[in-house]
Amino acid sequence: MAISRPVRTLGLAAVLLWCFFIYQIWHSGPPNTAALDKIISTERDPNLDPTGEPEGPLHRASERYAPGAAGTARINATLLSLVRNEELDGMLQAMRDLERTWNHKFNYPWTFFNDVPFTEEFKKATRAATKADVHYELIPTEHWDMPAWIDKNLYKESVQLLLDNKIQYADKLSYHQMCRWNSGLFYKHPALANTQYYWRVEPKVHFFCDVDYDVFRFMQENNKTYGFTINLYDAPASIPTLWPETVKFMADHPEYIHENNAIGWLTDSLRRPEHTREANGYSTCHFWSNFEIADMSFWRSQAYEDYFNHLDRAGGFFYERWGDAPVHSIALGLFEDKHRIHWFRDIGYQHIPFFNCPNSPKCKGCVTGRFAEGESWLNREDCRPNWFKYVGMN
Ligand SMILES: Nc1nc2c(ncn2[C@@H]2O[C@H](COP(=O)(O)OP(=O)(O)OP(=O)(O)O)[C@@H](O)[C@H]2O)c(=O)[nH]1
Ligand SMILES: [Mg+2]
Repeated sequence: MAISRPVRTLGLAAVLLWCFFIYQIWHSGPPNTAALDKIISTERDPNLDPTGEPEGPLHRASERYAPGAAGTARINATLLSLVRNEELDGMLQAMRDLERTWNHKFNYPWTFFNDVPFTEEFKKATRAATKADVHYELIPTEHWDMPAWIDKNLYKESVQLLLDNKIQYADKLSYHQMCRWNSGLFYKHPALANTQYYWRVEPKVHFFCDVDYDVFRFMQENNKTYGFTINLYDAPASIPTLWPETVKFMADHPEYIHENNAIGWLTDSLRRPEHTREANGYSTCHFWSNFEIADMSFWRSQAYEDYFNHLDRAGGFFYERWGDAPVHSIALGLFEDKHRIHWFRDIGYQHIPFFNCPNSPKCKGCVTGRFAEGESWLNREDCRPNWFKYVGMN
């Protein structure tokens, strides 16, 4: 049977439209993703540029850094790790990396914290991994236990909501406790009463580059409060009321806001608008706190003490999954001079799945400029461009 010309044309048009429709579905991602990929592709990662040591006088290894040296050149500082006995192998691996690249030259003590006593096996093996002093500390239960004002039923219901929103570890009470302890309690441990600076180290992390100066004295002499390597976005569903609570706190305490703050970085809504919207005004950008080199005087200040107590009473360490990373970062971004926050671009570092890998002959074992390992979408989690935009490279 012959088909008339208009009907054939209509049929062809329908087939073409259908093909176009299928093409659109298969070949286009969500519009905001495409825009974001474009932003990322036009930004140059500073890790691709040659990286040397920071400028200014630096303190090098000498006999005054030998273990137990009389008249030591070391200052009041420690390598600090909260860790479980079961994580011994991962801890030894992280220790080996940090001792090889840095601490065998400076011999700063290690201080390990745990909510249960360390086993003899853990102590023996970690002691053997360094020439420096090692301390093992038990966390007081009043620093670790869920506070009395947390409503257990509300906590249970909230966990379910977090799980529905795919928030990792939401149902692990110890994870909430760990985040709270790292946010506002570790520096109150009596064992740290005479210690000012710390370098936080987690099991299984990697260090790739030789660092040939005393980083703690660098912090002290350059008037730095906080040092980071990686700067990331957070999952908004883990912290929906963190920024609203912060806004309330700021209204009560405008005197704590530093005139030279980094609020632009904290509230940016241009780069990932949906993150800022879902986190109710917070960009979710934060220093990835599994690496921190910092001065505890900041955590011990009245401003931070009041801020932590406000957050702790609000309950979000349990009803939501507030991490120590966004809590530390918001406090630093509001109450500290942004120029006292330092990007340790020369310290090659990895905590799965993110890296800081500089372009330097001192580095081995990481790919220069690689930010993430695994899925390509992980690269979108990089918030360093915003830090550089609002603050610069201190
Ligand atoms: N002693 C002790 N240490 C803990 C506990 N929970 C977490 N930690 C430590 O706290 C640090 C952070 O915990 P992780 O489980 O690594 O949390 P995370 O880095 O967000 O998660 P991952 O991506 O799985 O590494 C690590 O050094 C852990 O060893 C705990 O219940 N007891
Ligand atoms: Mg970890």
